[in-house]
Amino acid sequence: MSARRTWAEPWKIKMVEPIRMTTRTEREEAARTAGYNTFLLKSDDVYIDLLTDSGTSAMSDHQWAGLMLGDEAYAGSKSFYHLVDAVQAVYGYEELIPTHQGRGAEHILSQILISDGDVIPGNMYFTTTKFHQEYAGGRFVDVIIDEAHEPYSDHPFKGNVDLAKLQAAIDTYGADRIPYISVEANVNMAGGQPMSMANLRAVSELCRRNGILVMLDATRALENAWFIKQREGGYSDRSVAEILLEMCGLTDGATMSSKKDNLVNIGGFLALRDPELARKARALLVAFEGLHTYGGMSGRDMEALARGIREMVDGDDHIAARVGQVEYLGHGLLKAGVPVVRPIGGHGVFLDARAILEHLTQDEFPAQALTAAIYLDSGVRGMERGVVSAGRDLVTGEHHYPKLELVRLTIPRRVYTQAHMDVVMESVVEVYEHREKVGGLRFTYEPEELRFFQARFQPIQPWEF
Ligand code: PLI
Repeated sequence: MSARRTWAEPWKIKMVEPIRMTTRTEREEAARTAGYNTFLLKSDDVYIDLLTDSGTSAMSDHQWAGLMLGDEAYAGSKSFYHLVDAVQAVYGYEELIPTHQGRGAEHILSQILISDGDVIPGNMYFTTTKFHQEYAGGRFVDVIIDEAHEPYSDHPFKGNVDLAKLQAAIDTYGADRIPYISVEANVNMAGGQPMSMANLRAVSELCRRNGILVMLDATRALENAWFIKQREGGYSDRSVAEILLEMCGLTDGATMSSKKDNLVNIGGFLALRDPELARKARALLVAFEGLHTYGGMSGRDMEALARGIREMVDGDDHIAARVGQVEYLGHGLLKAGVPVVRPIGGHGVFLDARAILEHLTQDEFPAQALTAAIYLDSGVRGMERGVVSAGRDLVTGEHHYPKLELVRLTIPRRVYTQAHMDVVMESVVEVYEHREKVGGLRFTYEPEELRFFQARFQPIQPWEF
């Protein structure tokens, strides 16, 4: 039989949810009311929602059936044990601490491992991860390779840790001030960029030699496993399930936002190997999340999650179609000449707002403005991932000015069709063609913590757009 030339989703649609196109006037009103922050829009005012791939997946009929079978026992729920079995089988970690979502796991991990003044290296920051590290008295140090900060570097593994930077952190601060390294698979803020198995292995060996734990942010590890299969020598004949297990095997534990790879709308976990560390985590879990056999989830959530974990690696077709759809949008935009981060990432397409709105300075929040302009044009909702997300320096109070000033168009899993992607493409191209009419924004309200979620803005000058 000849090889397939095109791919299609390995599912068909059984239930639909109507969405509504708004008028330009309605969107202008909605944008003003939301302070030009797409986090503050009502979803009813959104046509195609690419704010995030977090908790926005469509569950399968098998997962929905699992909801009906969830065991809501306060203690010792059957669904918890199904979840333990699934995590052990698919990720290979023995100890499972269920949390309400990823940041719940980050909180517990940070509290049990970080002491005041510690340093936690990581391959680029993630907002909530860094918040919890700092909240526990630690400091994040970026050890990702330089290429990760270059939107047009075609490095196949832009999520890699720079081993020299990691060694320098160890030399500068001392291994005893570094409780663990937080390595993120398919680095979100770099544009959904993977790390190679060889790099993860080298990180693991270096850390082991120095008595430093390796904690994986496994939120999008499946997407990373897919890129390893595509790009790293020796993996093309391996299943993503095998690759994922091998990745986890190089680490001491993982924090997980199950709202991404795991195909559920809520949930997460901290997974560990060391029973003593797990005991400490469970002691905090009961105070902050819930009893150790449900943490932050109901029985039905755990049941759907256990099924989602197995389903995502039941053959490679799911992940091939998932990343294939993201690449379809990304390559379409590249072909139209729109500056987007390369290579196209696993969970979304990242527009280079700095290049698109080159008439704006970073103090005028180009990514925030471009996100608002795309919404005004078509009702497509993206997310700012630039200076607003990066926040302020704890010591100087100045903005962090990240090199990457991006708009993320994040694709929910199993939710939109190729035709939706075409509509998104048309809108982004339209905005790109009128980019000089998009003006800058200034804060009218700036929250102290994780400001991007609830900040409000207004145009510095009225926009012609
Ligand atoms: O949103 P949570 O609390 O389930 O997970 C936090 C979290 C941790 N790590 C990584 C890499 C994430 O991407 C992440 C959440 N991401 C969101 C909400 C996003 O929109 O990308």
